[in-house]
Amino acid sequence: MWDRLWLNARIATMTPGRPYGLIDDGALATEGRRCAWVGERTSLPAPLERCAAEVRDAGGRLIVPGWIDCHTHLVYAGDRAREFELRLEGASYEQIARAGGGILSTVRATRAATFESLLEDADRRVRRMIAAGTTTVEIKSGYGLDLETERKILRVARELGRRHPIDVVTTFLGAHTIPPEFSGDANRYVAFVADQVLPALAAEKLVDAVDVFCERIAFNAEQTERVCERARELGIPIKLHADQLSDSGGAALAARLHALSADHLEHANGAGIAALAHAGTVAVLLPGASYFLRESQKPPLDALRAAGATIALATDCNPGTSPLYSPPLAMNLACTIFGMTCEEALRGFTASAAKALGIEARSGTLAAGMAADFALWDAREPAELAYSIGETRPHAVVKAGRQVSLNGAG
Ligand code: DI6
Ligand code: FE
Repeated sequence: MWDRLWLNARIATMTPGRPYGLIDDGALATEGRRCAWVGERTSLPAPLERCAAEVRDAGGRLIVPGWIDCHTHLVYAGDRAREFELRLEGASYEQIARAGGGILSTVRATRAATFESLLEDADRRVRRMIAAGTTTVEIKSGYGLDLETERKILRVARELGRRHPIDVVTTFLGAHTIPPEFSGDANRYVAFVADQVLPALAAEKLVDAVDVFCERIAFNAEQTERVCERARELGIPIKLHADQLSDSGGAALAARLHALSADHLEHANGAGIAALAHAGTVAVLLPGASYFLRESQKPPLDALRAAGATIALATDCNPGTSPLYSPPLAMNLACTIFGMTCEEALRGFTASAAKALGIEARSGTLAAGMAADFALWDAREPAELAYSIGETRPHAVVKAGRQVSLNGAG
């Protein structure tokens, strides 16, 4: 006997083999935190009353895996609306950053914030994400740039995972930019991050992955490697912000470091893309940032496809380049601006995003043994989820087998 059996549903399992892994008249059984059985209703192994303790009617809705948002910077203080206005008046993101605004303005606000106020702000953002159907979120540090504040951010991220029905994967992004106290001495800051901050936070079990902003306005390849080398020694997987604003050789470097993912990639070159695909490093595309910065250079989608790379999507939720919470809106942008197919977009927020976090063995598809993380949508076709512009919201969300109260998550 299973705990619960959902019937009267179309199920986009996102397992490979057929479009969306779609099952027309599907049944999904959960046992504890996992799926126990997923398939055609007519293939259920026993009469209904002997299958499960409780039977639920999905009302003909579409069941889709919970979104996995594999790249966010959602723990921060302050806001950057003024910078948005400056950019509309003609200033570029790089100009604002070089003048001490940008990431550094958020660093100042985040350093000054208490743990409690940081948590309160981030809590509100996570509730919006849960209400949008997100069941796993990756959260990067990187607005602290000192030991104490990076720790505060990662502790807030862990606390969000404890208090909400969402899995939080933490990523240490100490090498996000150079803080004022190390100004003009990137190498010394990199040594501080690699030799002091990262080992200390890893010892406190606050770091699930390590990321570096490899970019001409941030860290070069050698500095990036220095941090990643320490991550490797500590047995922590690597992700990279690569080739977002310029071709910095980030894609090839990510491949060489066997990174889980290389993210952004607007300016990645052909050799880098081939290397990514060969290494099994996931290409994470972030249409929110591209849209918000009005970036004319699109990520090389055709080359990624031709190379056979796994392509994931994420919101990149952050105050400077992507104040975006909604995976369906990110999917819509990925389709309209990047030219992705709806199926690629849905895979990008489910199965492929799981791979970008190294959790594909337990999450991102609906099959026996996988996490019982899914949402019920008032939709018939999976493409509808990428089609609407704006705050498309699910009818219900199930996390680890239990239905989530969306009232609290509004
Ligand atoms: N790339 C981005 O798009 C964000 N960080 C990064 O490395 C931007 C972060 C910010 O502007 O606050
Ligand atoms: Fe980012």
